[in-house]
Amino acid sequence: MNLSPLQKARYDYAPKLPSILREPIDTIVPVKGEVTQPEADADKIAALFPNTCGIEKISFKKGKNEEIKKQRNVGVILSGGQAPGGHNVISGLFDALKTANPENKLYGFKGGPSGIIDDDTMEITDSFLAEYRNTGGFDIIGSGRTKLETEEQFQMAQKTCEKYGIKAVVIIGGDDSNTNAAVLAEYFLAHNSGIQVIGCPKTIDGDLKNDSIEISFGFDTATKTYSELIGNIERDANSAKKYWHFIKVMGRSASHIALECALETQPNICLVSEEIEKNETSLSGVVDYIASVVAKRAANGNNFGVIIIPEGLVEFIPEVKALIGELNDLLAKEAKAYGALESTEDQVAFILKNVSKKSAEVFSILPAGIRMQLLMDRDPHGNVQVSRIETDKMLIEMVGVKLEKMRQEGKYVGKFSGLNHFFGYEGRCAFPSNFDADYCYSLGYNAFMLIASDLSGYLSSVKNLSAPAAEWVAGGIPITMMMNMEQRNGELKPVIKKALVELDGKPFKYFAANREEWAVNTCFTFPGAIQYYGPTEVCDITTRTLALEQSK
Ligand code: FBP
Repeated sequence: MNLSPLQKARYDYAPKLPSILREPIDTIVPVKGEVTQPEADADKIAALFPNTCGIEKISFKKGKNEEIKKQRNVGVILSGGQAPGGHNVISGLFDALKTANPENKLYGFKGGPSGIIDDDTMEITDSFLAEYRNTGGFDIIGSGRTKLETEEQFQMAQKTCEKYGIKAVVIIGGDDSNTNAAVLAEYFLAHNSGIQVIGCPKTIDGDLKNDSIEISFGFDTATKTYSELIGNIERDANSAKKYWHFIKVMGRSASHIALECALETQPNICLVSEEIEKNETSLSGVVDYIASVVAKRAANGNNFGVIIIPEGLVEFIPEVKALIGELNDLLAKEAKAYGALESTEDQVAFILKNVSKKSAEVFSILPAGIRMQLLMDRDPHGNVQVSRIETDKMLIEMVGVKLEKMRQEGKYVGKFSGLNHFFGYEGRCAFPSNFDADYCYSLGYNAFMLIASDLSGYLSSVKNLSAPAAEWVAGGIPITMMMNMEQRNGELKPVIKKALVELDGKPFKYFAANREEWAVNTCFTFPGAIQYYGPTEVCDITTRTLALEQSK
């Protein structure tokens, strides 16, 4: 394999663990903490998860643990979208497992959850893993979005585990994948299969969080990568002074990525979907706001600027959200009838006929390209594939029209030239920052500690993350405590509740207090590239979001 100098150097990086996990592995024991309850719909979740609902949080302390040496084989799945640090979760899991007993084996299920169903399995060895330590990507075993939900899938998963003597499965994934983990854990317990399931909180979107999961892994590296690029564009905009850059950033629902990038780069505008939803701002309201900032800057002779747009925006604009909800149900229920339509005209006519009058009106005024993007296939979890909706282009077009109207009314003098960008896939496989390399390794190591404690249906939790790694606190939380009931594919299902941007939280408040100044004046900041070697205040600090959240 041809190796870049950084790749070679990163193989030798030694990730940092919380103090308790640095102790000899047979001197760490679990401690049961408070009993937990689901986020909402407690009765329904308790009925669906009788074995894993209402169980305790776990932490670790020093103590003799002979049991940990028991021979155990473990399987691991990477699930959903890539996030920097996945390889380190596997490294941490592998190292803990081999330290506990060198006879233990780690198996990888290839291509995501389908790997366990179809028995696409490989053993992960030390020499194989060596080429992936501290590197980005999920290519070690691949990933996928198959939803584990049928009895038949569970039976096949059990059969695969039995074939390799696997006693525990670690699912590394986001909210949907960890919902899978909870369902599988419950099934195995209900059927006395003797197979445990542990989840690890992954997603660049940053929306899998609570008091015990302070950040999902990958968010730190991905936002640093996007912020570097946005900072570079800001410098270009400030040099050329002739373009408005509309930058859409990933984040399927929540605007955490957009907000973090805004805190890092101080653009002229950052839209926050959660605020737009709360204020019930219409699509034309969003366009009017952007046009007003463009006009103000133009009046000062600044015909340039930078706007950050969260990928999930359209799902939060009330009238578009209602339309999408109706489309989701319609396309799920009438899949056959819709699938039989051949021409775009027929498809559009079918939609207009079958949605409410209000939604039909909204659908008709959307640009044709956006209309078709809203009709694209849902992912296996029933989500609209927002990364494929070109909101950035749509807004440039609509803002341009609005500005021309304002010009005719004498409210705008300037030149508007919009350029669009989408930063998503660029950040998902970057070399993990030191923070993500350490955090992920700790999550994986800790996942083994939960397995060795005979627990199932838990999410690996490492917290106190704005402190140095030695002070991080390792433990586990029941996945069911993050669940509620939601409408998916036209049915009410138990799912992990997404953690959206809190408008009364410190990160948003800081942004809101500064945005007017950032809008009119040019206050860009340039974070530069992720640094892996050098002073700790440059290389090891995590996000502005976490720093603000944990500030006193
Ligand atoms: P996960 O929730 O699985 O971590 O994925 C997040 C994400 O990167 C979103 O930001 C984005 O909308 C989506 O995946 C893109 O999915 P795909 O990789 O299937 O195009």
